[in-house]
Order: sequence, then C-alpha cells, then structure tokens
Amino acid sequence: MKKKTHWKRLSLLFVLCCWPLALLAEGDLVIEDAEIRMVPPGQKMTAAFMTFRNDTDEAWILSSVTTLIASRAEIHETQIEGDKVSMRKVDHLIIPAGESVVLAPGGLHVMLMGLNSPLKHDDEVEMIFMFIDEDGEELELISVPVTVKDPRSR
Ligand SMILES: [Cu+2]
Repeated sequence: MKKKTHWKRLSLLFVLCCWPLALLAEGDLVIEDAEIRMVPPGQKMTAAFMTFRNDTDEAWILSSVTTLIASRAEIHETQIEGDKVSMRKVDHLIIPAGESVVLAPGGLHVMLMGLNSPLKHDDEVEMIFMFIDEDGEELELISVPVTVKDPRSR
C-alpha cells in the first residue's frame, strides 16, 4: 500500500517536471549532435560539443549548464594567438533568432570539470541547459542525453 502511494507521487512528479520538456522537443530551440569527449580514467576534465538551433523569433541565451558527472560545467571559447592556445569562460552564449551556434573542437565548448565517474564510449549522460531571454528572464530548462564518444573510434 505504501509503495503504491510512493509510485503515484513519483508519476505525478514526472508529469509535472517532464511535460514542458516534452513540449519543447517539438521545436523552438533544438540541441543536436551533442557529445562528450571520452578521456582516460583519472583525467578530471573534458569537453562537450553540440549544436544549438534556434527556430524561434527571439534570441535565446545559454546561461548555465549542469550535469551529474561533473562538479562544474562552464561554457568556454578557445582563443588562438600565434602559437598559444588558451580558453576563456563565456558567461552568456547568445543563440540569435533563426540561427545556429556550433560548439566544436577548437572553438566553443562546454568544459566539464571535476569529473566524478569514469566515462565509457557510448554512455549517455544527462545534461541540463538553462536558457534566459534578453531581459534575463528564464526561458526554459532543456535536458538532453549526451553520448560519450571515444575520439579514437572515429
Ligand atoms: Cu575549456
């Protein structure tokens, strides 16, 4: 009896929290080709890449990223000056209306720091992206499964 109540509560929670996500999957802002680069066990940092496609008529601003596998996730931009390669933290990544922004090796990426579990090829890791509008109002939280890819398997 106790268990039944528990499940009921769980399914209600599911409806409450997953409906907006399900609706969002139909269009608006789409996250495509999301992957995390596999790193050797013991390495505490890696990067995630993806494409944000904004099919709406307003700009979406990515303000934060979270995932359970890392203690911190930051949006970074790679900068190349001469033969020096460095990374800069980007606080807000703007996805202009009707456009796409690509995060790819050598450019923008999501830096995952403080990895807390070993990554395996083809594992799926949930990542949550928070978007705000130009007034700083929260637009949507989008949760997507991101596939771990071993760079050597290409
Ligand atoms: Cu970085």
